[in-house]
Amino acid sequence: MANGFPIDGQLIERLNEGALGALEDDYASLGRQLARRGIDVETIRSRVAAFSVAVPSWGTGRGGTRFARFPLAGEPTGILEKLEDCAVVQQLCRITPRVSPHFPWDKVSDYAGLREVAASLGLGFDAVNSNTFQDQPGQKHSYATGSLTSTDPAVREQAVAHNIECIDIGRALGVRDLTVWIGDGTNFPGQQDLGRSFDRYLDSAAQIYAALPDGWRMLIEHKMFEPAFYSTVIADWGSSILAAQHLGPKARCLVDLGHHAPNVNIEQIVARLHRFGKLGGFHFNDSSYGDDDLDSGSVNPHRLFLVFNELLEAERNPRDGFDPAYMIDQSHNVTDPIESLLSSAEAIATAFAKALLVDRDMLKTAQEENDVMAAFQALRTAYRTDVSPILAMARVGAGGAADPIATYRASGWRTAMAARRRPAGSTAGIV
Ligand code: PSV
Ligand code: MN
Repeated sequence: MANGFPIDGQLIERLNEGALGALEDDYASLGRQLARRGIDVETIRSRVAAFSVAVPSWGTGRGGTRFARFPLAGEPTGILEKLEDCAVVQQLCRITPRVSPHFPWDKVSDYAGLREVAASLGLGFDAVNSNTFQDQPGQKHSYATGSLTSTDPAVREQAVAHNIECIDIGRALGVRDLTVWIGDGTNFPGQQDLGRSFDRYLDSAAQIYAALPDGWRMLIEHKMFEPAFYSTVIADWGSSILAAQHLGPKARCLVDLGHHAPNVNIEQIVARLHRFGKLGGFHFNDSSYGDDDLDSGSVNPHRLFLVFNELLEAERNPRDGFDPAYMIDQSHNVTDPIESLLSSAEAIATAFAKALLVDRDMLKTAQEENDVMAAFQALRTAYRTDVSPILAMARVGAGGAADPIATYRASGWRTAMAARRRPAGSTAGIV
């Protein structure tokens, strides 16, 4: 282990040496191209080097659908092994220094100890995610017909207590955000009173909110459907912002890119939430149909770019502040999760870097003058620029790999883990 990271540092150095000549050439050429547009490549590189996105602990295992899960030999079976895989991702790409844990999936008896293990692997923690969308063995009350919005006060009490426990765990892990997604809703018209369900949500959420320490945020994650297919209590950004405004300044909205109706303009939602000081964070992923949980930027990298374009607008006009939590939330059903996380982190940073290249003065002028094509070209010119040499130089400069996926494959990590780790089960996974 070099620097506490799992992969042999000399392998990374050796492979980087082989790639450096071509990389420096491409970087110099891109630098000249950008200089002609009045952009300093080094400034962009330092912004990219300072960028980070959290990886989900649950994303290190093979995901699944409601139909099946196909386990991968050597995938992690517990939080310690998940952290090892997250450390591999961070070692190679250097923009994923934090892990977002999910409870009770990642439950241990000693959280101070867990934080130390993570630190020894070069990792910290990000937002804690609560789970009242499943029943756990030995749980007193079932969430079958709801959790924070249940008609049964004892169920609501249990769900609130779990969220407060997550806050306590988060404190021990050095975290400052609690992400709350509930699956509560109905499958039949008439099954529940749509108004009173929301009232019960607000009441339960207020109890969680009251337990937030200073400096903490409660990130409310909405999702249009699934597991409730007729009505979902927190179905959209409207319900989310209403709840966040009702609760107070520590409550913010979290946008999971897969949680909207097809063709919804997500970048506009980003702008709206920021306008009212309620933009809390993101779960990045991609989709064709709904909550597909595909790899970030794999289907529609342009949408990711447009989201980052709004984020950079928000950063330039912070109003009451700009500090969204960036996380990945995907289900890796057919790939090695480490490779998917590497590819996704790269896609997210690429969207960020391209958005940095937008000529904002040209864009503003074109918008003011209603010069539609000039405004569009301000975005298009940035989007079609190949920023990969900037990302690679930032990565290598931070000690990462010039080509993360090739280096990962050369390391033989998964084969070694297949020999060392116990096999994971094949029960149907989370979507
Ligand atoms: C729900 O679909 C979700 O996006 C929430 O973030 C959950 O915590 C996560 O997925 C579970 O995989
Ligand atoms: Mn999510």
